[in-house]
Amino acid sequence: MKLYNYWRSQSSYRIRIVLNLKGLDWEYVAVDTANGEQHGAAYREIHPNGQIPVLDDGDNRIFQTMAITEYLEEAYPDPPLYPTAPVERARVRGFILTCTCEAQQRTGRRIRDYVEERFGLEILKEWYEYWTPRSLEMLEKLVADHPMTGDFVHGDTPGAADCFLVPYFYQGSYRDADYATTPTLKRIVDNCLALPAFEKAHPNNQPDVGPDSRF
Ligand SMILES: N[C@@H](CCC(=O)N[C@@H](CS)C(=O)NCC(=O)O)C(=O)O
Repeated sequence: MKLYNYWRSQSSYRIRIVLNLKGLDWEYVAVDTANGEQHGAAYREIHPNGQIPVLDDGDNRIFQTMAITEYLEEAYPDPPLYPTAPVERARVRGFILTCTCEAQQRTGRRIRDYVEERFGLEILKEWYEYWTPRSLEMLEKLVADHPMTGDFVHGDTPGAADCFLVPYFYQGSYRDADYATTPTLKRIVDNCLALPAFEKAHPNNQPDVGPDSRF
């Protein structure tokens, strides 16, 4: 199994955690998205939209982190990362979609590149500082006081939703996001970071880690 990814990318980090929680063997293929490798012809052969991560499992090529996560869950069910009851599965999917379709897309690489190129770095920072606390608060509301929240986003074992939360937190932490208003998320992230599967997937522990001065 091969994962095309980049050390600092939050989407890549999600799938590294999933692979590690499932105890799968996989090969790291670095794609330098800070320097535009995703836009080159060679990578466009792998993913026509030039995004990471992409998972190759034998002859199967899969993209979009929610689809990759659900593929891995179905193809390698043990240990499960989703609950079994339909309503609980829906809750986990709702949380994941809030991370991928709402929070991340407000400040993702492509959006940041466009805002910086069009309006400059100061406006980009303002953009980021406007959206990030709102995204964090939106996620906090999904877990604070919810009866199904436990040591992790859903219950007391780490699961798919945690694989999406931890990387969202990470991308905020290196840009000084303030976590004071998100105590439940902070508690869950701390629980996750104490586990080897999360630690091994951390950006700082990847083979291509290096200087990346892009905002
Ligand atoms: N919705 C996609 C988002 C993927 C995504 O935004 N990936 C970023 C890295 S975190 C990327 O490819 N950035 C390079 C670019 O957009 O040019 C998913 O969940 O897989």
